[in-house]
Amino acid sequence: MKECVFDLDGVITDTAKYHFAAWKKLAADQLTLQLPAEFETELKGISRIDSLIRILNWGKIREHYNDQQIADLAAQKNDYYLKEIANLTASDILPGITTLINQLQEHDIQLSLASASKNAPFILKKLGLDDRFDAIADPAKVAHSKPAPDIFLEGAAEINLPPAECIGIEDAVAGIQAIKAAGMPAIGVGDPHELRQADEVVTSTAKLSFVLLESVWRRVNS
Ligand code: G16
Ligand code: MG
Repeated sequence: MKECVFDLDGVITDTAKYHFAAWKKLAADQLTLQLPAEFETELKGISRIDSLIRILNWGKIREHYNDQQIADLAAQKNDYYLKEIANLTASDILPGITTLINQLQEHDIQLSLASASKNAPFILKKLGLDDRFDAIADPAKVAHSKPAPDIFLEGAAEINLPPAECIGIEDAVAGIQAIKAAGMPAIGVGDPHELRQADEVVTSTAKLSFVLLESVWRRVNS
C-alpha cells in the first residue's frame, strides 16, 4: 500500500448536512418543493448537477427547466452552500482523521482526495488540511461521476501510482462502487449492511487506522 485515496464529505468532514440545508432552501424558495429528509443520504457523493436533476425528477418538474435554468439553480444552491460552510474550522474534522493522516504520513503513504465536490480545495483549506494532501483530483476533469471509477483513478494517476497500490475510503454506496470499479480495496464508513460492497466497514471514522488499512490492503491483494 503506497497511497490512500480519501472521499471528503462523510469521511474527512460532515458537509452532507450543509449540502442538504442548501438544497432544502433552494427547493423551498425557487421550486416550491419540500425536500424530505431522505435526500440528505441520497445525495451523498452525487455531483451538484446530478443532485439537482434528481430533485427536479422527484418533484416531476424536470421538463420545466432548460439547461441554462438548471445551471443557474445549481449556482444558486452553491451560493447557499458556501454561506453554510463559511465557519468551517479544524474542529469540524471528523474524529480520528487527523491521527490517521499522521499515521499514514509516518509510513510514507501518499494522500489524495477523490471528492465529487468542486469546493473541495476550499474546504480542505478551511479545515487546515490543504498542505497534508499530495493531490486533489479535480472533479471537473473527469468524464463520469461516482459510481464510475474516474475520480479515484484520477487520484491515483496524479501521484503516478497504479490503483493496485492504493486503498480508498468512502461513506457513500456510489463511492464504494467507484473505488471497487477503480480496482482498489474499499473501506466504508457507516452502516455495514448499506456499505456491504466494501472490503471492510467501520461504523465511525474514529475506528480508522494505518494498521487496519494496511491489513485490508494485504488481505484483498493476497
Ligand atoms: C460531495 C457531496 C455531494 C455533493 C458533491 C458535489 O461529495 O457528498 O452531496 O453534491 O460533493 O459538491 P459541490 O456542489 O461542492 O461540487 P463527496 O464526493 O465529497 O462525498
Ligand atoms: Mg462522501
